[in-house]
Amino acid sequence: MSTALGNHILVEFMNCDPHIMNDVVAIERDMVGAAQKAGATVINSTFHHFSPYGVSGVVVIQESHLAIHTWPEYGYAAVDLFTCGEMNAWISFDHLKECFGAKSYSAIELKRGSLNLLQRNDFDISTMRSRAAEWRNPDFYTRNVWFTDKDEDQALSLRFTGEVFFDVQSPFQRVRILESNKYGKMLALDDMVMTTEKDEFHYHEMISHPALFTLGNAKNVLVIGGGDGGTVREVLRHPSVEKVTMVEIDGAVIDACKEHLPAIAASFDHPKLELIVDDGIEFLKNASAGAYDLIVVDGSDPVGPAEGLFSVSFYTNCYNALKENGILVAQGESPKFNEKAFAELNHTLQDIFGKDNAPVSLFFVPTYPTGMWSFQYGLKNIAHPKSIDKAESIDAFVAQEGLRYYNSDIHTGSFATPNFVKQLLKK
Ligand code: SPD
Repeated sequence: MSTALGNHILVEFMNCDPHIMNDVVAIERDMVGAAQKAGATVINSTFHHFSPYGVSGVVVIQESHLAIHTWPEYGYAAVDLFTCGEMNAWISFDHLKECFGAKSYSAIELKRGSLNLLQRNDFDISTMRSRAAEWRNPDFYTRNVWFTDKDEDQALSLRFTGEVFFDVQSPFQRVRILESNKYGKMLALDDMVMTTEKDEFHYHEMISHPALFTLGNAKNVLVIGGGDGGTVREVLRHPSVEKVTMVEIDGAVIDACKEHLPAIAASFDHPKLELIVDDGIEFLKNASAGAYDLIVVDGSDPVGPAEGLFSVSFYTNCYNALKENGILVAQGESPKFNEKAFAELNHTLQDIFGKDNAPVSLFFVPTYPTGMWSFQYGLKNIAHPKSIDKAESIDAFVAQEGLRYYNSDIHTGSFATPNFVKQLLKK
């Protein structure tokens, strides 16, 4: 007969795979798997990814709990396996050792709640309210896994189900489709949220319609990036548009979205679309002068493959590839999350298009860090978008197309900038 209530194994896993040590999805799966393999009943799991790296989490089991904290930079995981009853926690230990690729390890096993030291009292559970009886044998399992898009100082976390529909390391980035609880499926590139099923329309309506209404009769449109397909879907709503050329560097993004985000990737078969999987920066170096009415740069953040989308040479090539009266719209980052990239991009556009020809449109995306995001414009011999007088036709279009963010008020209002933004944009 056991002489203690619980058994506690304190484990040091060392020389583990650092990528696994930083992968909240894999660690949650492995910790839950470790509990289940040892015959435990899993009740709840809570796992967080921390900035700049590291994962912490707990799996609550009917037999007590399994907990972990990792230091990827040391390939190290500190793990607690606390169990009561007949469960053999060494089975969990073996499972985790294998999953983490731990090349070395140590463990201390402690008896907890020594019966030699404890005295049983007459606490009687039958005197508790009847719901307590239900709670004694929970047959449900809830998960609490968080995806975090962050820099060193700020973060946005979305709870997701723990399910991963697509996870491919392409030559450019890690492409994932995960299922968030609040916003449906989401596309993540490396550890950054790109778009989600439930709020994608904020971004895709705002990157396309204000510029297209300003131009009025755009025929030839170039989209750089935009691999999820949302931007071309919106551009193609405009009957004046005769041709859209989309150049996306990463075919894995297109594949992922076609399969798992079909409502966003809805227009890849459209007859007016030419889809090119190639480097947009190179494409623009060779583009014909004066070819496009509108160039849309739907790139990701200025790290990894999108870094070159924030350079002077790239926007100079965009300027040259625009018609005499053309518009450039670029994903402009956030004045609150990454002020530097936001301001620098605008200064570049002011230099190329002229001081008064680089307006900024602000809009709100709940799933991007800080929520406040921007599109930045380069106007080539075009009047400021807020000066157009097309409210009636905009609102008729909005009603006909069932748009959910853009309307004539937003068209004008999104170009209003708070004072701190004006300050950032000053050169
Ligand atoms: N941090 C998010 C930056 C936005 C990047 N583009 C999103 C792609 C949507 N088509």
